Amino acid sequence: MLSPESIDINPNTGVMEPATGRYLKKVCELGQIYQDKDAFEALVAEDPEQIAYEVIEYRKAGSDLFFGTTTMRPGKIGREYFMTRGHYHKRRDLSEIYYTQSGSGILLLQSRQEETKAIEMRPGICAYIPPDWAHRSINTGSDDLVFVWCCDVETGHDYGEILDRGMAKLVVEQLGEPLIVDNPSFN
Ligand code: PAN
Ligand code: ZN
Repeated sequence: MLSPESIDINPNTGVMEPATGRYLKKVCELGQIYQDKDAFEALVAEDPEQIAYEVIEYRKAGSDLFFGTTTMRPGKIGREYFMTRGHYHKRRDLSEIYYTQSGSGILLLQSRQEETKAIEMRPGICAYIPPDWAHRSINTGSDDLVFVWCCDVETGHDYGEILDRGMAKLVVEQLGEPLIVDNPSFN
């Protein structure tokens, strides 16, 4: 029998106590996802160690649920805001939720039929990500964007298609506001 647990999540930093895993994504690892390659090179040259986001997770042996936090730094590369790689799930029948704790952003979703949806991310909004919809979170604010995610332990990540093709929509800054536009290099 599994024992109940209480995990303390700091809504401003995403730090979880206890946690069972953690990784950092540096900006320099994410060149493929941004349109403006010159702006990307310039930012990496300025600070090669800059962090884009951090994922902390809690995986309980024997449980069906898997959850954690993602903490995204604010920033832009060219006109695009800092964003996650984006992925489909390996298990096409499994969904996920994202519950924003602090900051503001956009959750961009895309079905296999290339239907697109955008869900606002702000404290209090819990987004449901249906099975087989690709998803990418974008920090459009000037503070860290922190959200809790929860899915089945079997869910898995499939990064290939989004890394290769990108998503049909981009989120860019226009006159200080986020704007969703067509991705000119999506085919
Ligand atoms: C999240 C994401 C996390 C990082 O845990 O994996 O926010 O985004 P990328 O994995 O796209 O870099 C999730 O959606 N898990 O399924
Ligand atoms: Zn996911």
